[in-house]
Amino acid sequence: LGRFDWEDPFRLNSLLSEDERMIAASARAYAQEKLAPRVIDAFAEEAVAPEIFAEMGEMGLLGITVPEQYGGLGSSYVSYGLVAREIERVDSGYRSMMSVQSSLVMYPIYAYGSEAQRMKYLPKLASGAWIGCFGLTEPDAGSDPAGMKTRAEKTEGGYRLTGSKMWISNAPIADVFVVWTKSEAHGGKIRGFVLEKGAKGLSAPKIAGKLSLRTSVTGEIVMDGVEVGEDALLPHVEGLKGPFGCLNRARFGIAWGAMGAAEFCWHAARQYGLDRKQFGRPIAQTQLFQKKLADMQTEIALGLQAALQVGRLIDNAEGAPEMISIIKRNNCGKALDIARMARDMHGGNGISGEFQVIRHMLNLETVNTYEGTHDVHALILGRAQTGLQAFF
Ligand code: TGC
Ligand code: FAD
Repeated sequence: LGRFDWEDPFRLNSLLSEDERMIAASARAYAQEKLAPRVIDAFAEEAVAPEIFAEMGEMGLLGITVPEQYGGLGSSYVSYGLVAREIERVDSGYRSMMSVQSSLVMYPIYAYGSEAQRMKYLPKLASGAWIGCFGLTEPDAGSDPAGMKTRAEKTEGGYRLTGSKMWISNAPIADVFVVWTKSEAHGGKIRGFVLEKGAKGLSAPKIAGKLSLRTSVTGEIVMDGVEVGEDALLPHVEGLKGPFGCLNRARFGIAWGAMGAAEFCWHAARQYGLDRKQFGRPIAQTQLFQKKLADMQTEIALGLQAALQVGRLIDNAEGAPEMISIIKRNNCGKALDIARMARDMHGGNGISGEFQVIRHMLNLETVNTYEGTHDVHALILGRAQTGLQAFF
């Protein structure tokens, strides 16, 4: 019979390649040395730290699946997932900064862009010199992005974009804006455009007062007749499959990231239970406490194995969006339950920023909602097994 490692029950580590282990270790070192020491103050003060992009770029953590000739690492989706797990072990907001840049800005420019667009944007986004954002959601079109109102009209030599996007990660500090609009010149189909900071009519006001994801700045994107040339259009995709192609990748990373946040909460609850004594013994020596630890360990072990299997299938070009819906939905939901449980297990200390579990809990409320809510992914999965769509 084999040895049991409580922290890695199914020996996930043994299923990784040497390269994957190295990438995870360097992401972990960066996250623990550079992000962990500042996260408590950054969350409390809702402080934006744009320099984090350059730090991540220097560590090679941005766009790691993008080929090396464009500044990426040409690495696997499993590696991308491992990085997301390590960053989100510290904070979901920092993982958001990384995953928007990698999956929602670099990926569409790489997959749908012209060679000139790739050369112009990807190296600067990979180094973190430029910050990107992704505008799909609108005030009246969240779960149903097909209902977007933003329009591109044809002009001589280009397009004029009008509309507004809502809840956009990184927007107030972004240099590069990937936005999705309906385009009159393309039969009203959804098309992607790359806009640059400073364009006339383009602004990105910050959304203030968030009580979740406070280390990641969120804004609107207001396009008041923004004029762009033909070269701003992403030429190689049209329809909702454009933004969804990016979301598949980002959702996959979130499934890993949420497990990182959950692992932090589980380990913190375990340690707290060992240290804290009530009724003359450690609270970890009670049946109820141990049951909660067992539930956390079980859900995390299963969630990580599922994420690894989906990653292997994606890397083998066999991944399907519904697989990603299963892990995005389940891992986020389970991570949120675990964070809430860990908060409870810390008693009164659980509400203090210093113990960090309530921050993860608050963050995971967003993570459970963005990139397709828990219930929207249920409807995607319901449709896939019944053939009946229940969205409307
Ligand atoms: P539906 O009829 O299902 O599909 C329309 C077209 O899109 C294609 N498609 C996909 N393609 C690739 N991957 C996928 N996952 C795809 N899902 C759909 C589909 O094949 C079809 O193509 P075509 O060529 O036939 O036209 O569209 P629907 O309007 O019925 O969609 C319903 C629904 C609910 C599935 C979808 O709209 C949805 O997923 N809603 C959730 C919206 C969402 O996830 N928004 C995310 C915004 S970005 C964000 O939150 C970033 S936060 C990041 C951070 O800070 O970390
Ligand atoms: P709604 O769609 O209005 O949903 C409200 C509730 O209704 C949910 O519980 C939902 O599950 C439920 N619901 C909706 N439709 C149905 C249905 N048919 N059947 C049953 N229940 C239903 N978007 C971007 O484009 N780019 C970003 O970078 C980005 N970053 C974000 C950062 C943060 C901090 C947040 C909070 C959001 C971000 N989003 C971003 C937006 C995010 O993707 C949306 O909030 C999400 O898709 C849900 O849309 P909504 O908020 O309009 O909610």
